[in-house]
Amino acid sequence: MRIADLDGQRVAVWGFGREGRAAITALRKRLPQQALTLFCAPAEVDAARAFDTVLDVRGVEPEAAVLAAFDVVIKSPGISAYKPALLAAQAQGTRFTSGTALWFGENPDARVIAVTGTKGKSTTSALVAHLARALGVRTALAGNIGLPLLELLDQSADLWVIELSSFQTGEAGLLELGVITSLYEEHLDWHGSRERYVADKLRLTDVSRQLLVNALQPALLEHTQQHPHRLLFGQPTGWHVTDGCIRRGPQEVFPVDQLAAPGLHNALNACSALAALSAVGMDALAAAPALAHFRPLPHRLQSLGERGGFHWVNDSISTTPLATLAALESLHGRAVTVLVGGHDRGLDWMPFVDAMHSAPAHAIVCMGSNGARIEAALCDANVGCPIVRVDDLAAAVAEAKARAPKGGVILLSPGAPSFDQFKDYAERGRRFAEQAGFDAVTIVGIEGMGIA
Ligand code: UMA
Repeated sequence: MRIADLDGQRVAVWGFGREGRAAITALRKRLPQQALTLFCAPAEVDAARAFDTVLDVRGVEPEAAVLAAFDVVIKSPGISAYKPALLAAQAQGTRFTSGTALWFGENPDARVIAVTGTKGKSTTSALVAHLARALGVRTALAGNIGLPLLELLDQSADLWVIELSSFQTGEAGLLELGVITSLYEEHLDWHGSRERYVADKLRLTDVSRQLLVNALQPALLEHTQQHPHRLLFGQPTGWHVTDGCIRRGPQEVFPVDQLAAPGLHNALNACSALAALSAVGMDALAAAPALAHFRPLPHRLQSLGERGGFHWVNDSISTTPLATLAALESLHGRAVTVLVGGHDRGLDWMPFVDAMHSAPAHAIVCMGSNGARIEAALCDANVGCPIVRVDDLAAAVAEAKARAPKGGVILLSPGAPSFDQFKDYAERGRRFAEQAGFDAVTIVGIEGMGIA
């Protein structure tokens, strides 16, 4: 569907976040006479009226009959495509589209690498764009990473690197390359079940002329084996990591310890980005040295720097105990005081407890709504380092400062969602940076978004 197809139709925009605003702006630009209704939260009504004075703003969750009165609804990604009202309106003929789908409709010939995956998709997308730019290719970086595609309507680039969430993978047009970094369980509330999450995520394979997947993920390999042009990274014959080095086959290409983004998982993200460039015919070997200058994304094992004699690392995006273990592994050999805990979603902390039993951190500060549960499990296992429990992040930072040795690392890697204390992981990471004494605004920016 193209934006021109909406001309004279009964059109609604559903959602007034980044995507909703970008859709309204794009429609106003292309179809200034078009009547437009917006569905948003009650708290967003005033802002929406100020944003666009002729918009018909409705601050209620629309019911099926209300939605069915429209020919087309442009839905924001956070709104589940499986809401009963939506499905009922769809059955009555209302078409649901999105900013992402409209952008693809407007740009059928764009050269696109789309990246998805439960973990690693943002870093991989940013790495692909960074490396392509190092080769002098005019590259756009947009999508779920934080920039709606419609904000770049009418702009041109030689390569589009687009991050897609599982909410968006079914909205993409034809891709030169689809990349899937990993496949775990996530966003079950939106998708309704694990099976549907997997099926939705894998819709990317249907539109990918070539598909690049992580060879270290058995489930992903199994689900994608029928693809006629499947490529792999993370295996010895292609781009992979062994003995502290990123290699292409046997050839040593880049030492892992010189990566600006630490950790084995980031080395693998670099492999996927290099493999993506190769897949679309670019000189990945020539681009590889630029890995040294990649600025890691905020909240992902982000080294904030030194304050008060400590080195601070923000890994607020960590929402599983395994992610916390990966963070600790990447700081192996340092005296790490780690802050864990948050919203309790009943995950099993025993792998973390076992790992701390064999190789304890310098100290562990447990916080948030599952803090007591983690503390009890660590104490029951007689983990050999100080274990402290506090209520919230501010108290956790204070405890960490009191216990960390000078020159030691204070790591926020909660292994749990943030909703018990914050709006999202980004707010948690910002607060951590502030409490450590950094300028949070500088800390949270993502370098390279947009076209360059
Ligand atoms: N809303 C409803 N009903 C709902 C959910 C939301 O009416 O059930 C309304 C809200 O009231 C609000 C609007 O929808 O008016 C918010 O829309 P949204 O949640 O889609 O958020 P946006 O601000 O448009 O941001 C979206 C992506 N958010 C989600 O997919 C949840 C952002 O990804 C993306 O960066 C942005 O578009 C730009 O393209 C964020 C994210 O958390 C970073 N993504 C998830 C992830 O990475 O795992 C999927």
